[in-house]
Amino acid sequence: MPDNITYKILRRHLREGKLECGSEIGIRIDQTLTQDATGTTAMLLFESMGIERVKTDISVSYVDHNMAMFGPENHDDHLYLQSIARRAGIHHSRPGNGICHQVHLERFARPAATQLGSDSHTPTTGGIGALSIGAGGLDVAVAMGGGLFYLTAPKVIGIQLTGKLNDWVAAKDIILKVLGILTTKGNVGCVAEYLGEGVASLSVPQRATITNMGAELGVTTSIFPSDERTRVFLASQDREADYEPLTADPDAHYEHMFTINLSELEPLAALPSSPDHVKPVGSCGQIPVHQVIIGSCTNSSYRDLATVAAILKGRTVHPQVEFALAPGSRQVLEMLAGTGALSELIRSGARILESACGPCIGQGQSPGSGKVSVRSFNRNFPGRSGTPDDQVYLVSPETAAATALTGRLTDPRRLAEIYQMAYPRIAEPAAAIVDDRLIETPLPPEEAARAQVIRSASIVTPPAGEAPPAHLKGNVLIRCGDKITTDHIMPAGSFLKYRSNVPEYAKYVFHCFNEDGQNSFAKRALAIRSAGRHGVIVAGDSYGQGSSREHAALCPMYLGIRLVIAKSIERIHKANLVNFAITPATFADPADYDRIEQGDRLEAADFAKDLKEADRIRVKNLTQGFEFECNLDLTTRERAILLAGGRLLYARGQPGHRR
Ligand code: MIC
Ligand code: SF4
Repeated sequence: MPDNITYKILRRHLREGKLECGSEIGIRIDQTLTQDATGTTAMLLFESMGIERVKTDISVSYVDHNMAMFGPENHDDHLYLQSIARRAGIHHSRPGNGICHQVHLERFARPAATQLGSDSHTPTTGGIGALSIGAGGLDVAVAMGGGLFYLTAPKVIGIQLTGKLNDWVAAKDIILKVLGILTTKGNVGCVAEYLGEGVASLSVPQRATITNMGAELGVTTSIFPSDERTRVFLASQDREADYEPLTADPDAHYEHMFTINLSELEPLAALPSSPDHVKPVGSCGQIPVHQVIIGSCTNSSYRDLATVAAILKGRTVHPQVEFALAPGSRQVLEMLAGTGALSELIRSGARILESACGPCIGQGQSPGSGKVSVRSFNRNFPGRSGTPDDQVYLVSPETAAATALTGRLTDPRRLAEIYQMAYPRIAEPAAAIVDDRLIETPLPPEEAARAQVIRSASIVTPPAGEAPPAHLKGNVLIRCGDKITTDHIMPAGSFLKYRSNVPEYAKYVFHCFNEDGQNSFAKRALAIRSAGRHGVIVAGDSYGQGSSREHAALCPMYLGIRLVIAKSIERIHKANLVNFAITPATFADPADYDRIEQGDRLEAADFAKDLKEADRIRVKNLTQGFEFECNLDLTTRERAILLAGGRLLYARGQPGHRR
């Protein structure tokens, strides 16, 4: 049977289940990626599994998120991560080496490999032809230990690219176009696979911009073929040996297919405050802008930033604009320095930030209240920048650079008429500067066994889950709306320093909805828990979209939440809920959502029994006096995990996964 690229890779890695669309399969994972904001928990969970050394081909731990280092917590985490990497046979990319996805693309990713990362933008390396999936840290810890990763065999959407991008139109505009078509909703269980003659016109970093922001579609991953452009990229990184050609078979099956003609695209922007709120830049009107930032794992490759430098060359950013730029990796920064592009950027007035996530995760550079910030990033969820009423636009580096010069949201094609500027065509470097001195390679086993793990008092082993109650006596702690992101559930920014301390971080669950700023959700939850009752979260569509942070399940679990009822729940978050023994359920009749209020008492008499065997649970709303049904869309394995009290307790009862 002819296979698309996704199924070719899945078939090679299949270890459990039948490779049929919609059924649960277990696959072997070749490479894992963790970063410091999710990694400390992942490593603590890995340690609690009692496995000495990772069993993957390569596992890399990156330090790139928590770099602000206000207080001792971040540094303590960095030291712990370095020491556990030495102990467990993990590569360790030190702070300053760059953003995990950019560095992984440059130095480790390879076509046809499977990669699991505790970060939702892990699919970035789909740009090289790897099948790369974002997951919670616990799933990644299991994969590091040689366990299988379970997923639903996906539907594959074919995105056919024809034509060629015009000057001033960028890879970012392609993914913004796709987001405008598919939106952030309704793509759970799908993979976006790119094909067609337009693919060859895109370099690997351009493809990676597209697969990176594919995360915002809510798909399992996105993937490109591996072709001559892939070989050239790997050769530039001194890794030609990792090259393997990979294309879909002729007549391969796609669930559905649509075409994007690259020649017809124009510069696009995602308007506040959702990545799918897409419009042509030229139709947005005269929008005054006070901040421009270029960087993040979406748009921080050498070519992106060298293009920006060429646009700004000999000019100064607009007096009203604060302009900052973060190179994606130390390699990119060094190459910008080598070609003189860095000097052009400095001269233009750019604030050069370190190679890290920085403002993308609210670690500084929060815009002024209500002020427009134009960024080359992938997410503009409300408040993510650190400013509650933020107005963040997502654009290409070209559009961002044009905007930095004019002080208004500007279609970069206008630079031709304003400055008589020709589009600067920057070629991908034939040979990148390869210097892996900030990547510590695994120690040999005997030496690793002697390595000491450094764990400060602020690093607290996460609590285990509990088996479900036979009879659920619930209280609705919150009823939230549609598109609740994991940034709403667990804030990042200045709260990131609590990532390795669940009891402390749990105080900030749903922080953005705590009008009094006094941890009121956590207090409500703990009061219900000490009254011997169970917390319930009620939500609308696409609950848990965005990041892979498992703290959005782990911290609610710590506060006694046992059930989430939503109109729909996003893939990674649903898996995290199951892993931490919180039952994810969806309304059988979405209209019941409107009949529930915060504070309602809900009871499910046969809760544990239904979890074992039923497709639905019956819930009584004692406060409003009506009964309703919820769907339990769970596999047999997921039910067993919930009944065991979460993935860790479940794993302890297992004879060990086959590889
Ligand atoms: C993000 O972009 O939101 C993050 C921070 O990279 C997260 C991971 C995290 O919360 O640590 C992600 O995308 O998964
Ligand atoms: Fe870092 Fe932002 Fe990329 Fe997340 S999306 S990995 S915070 S740069």
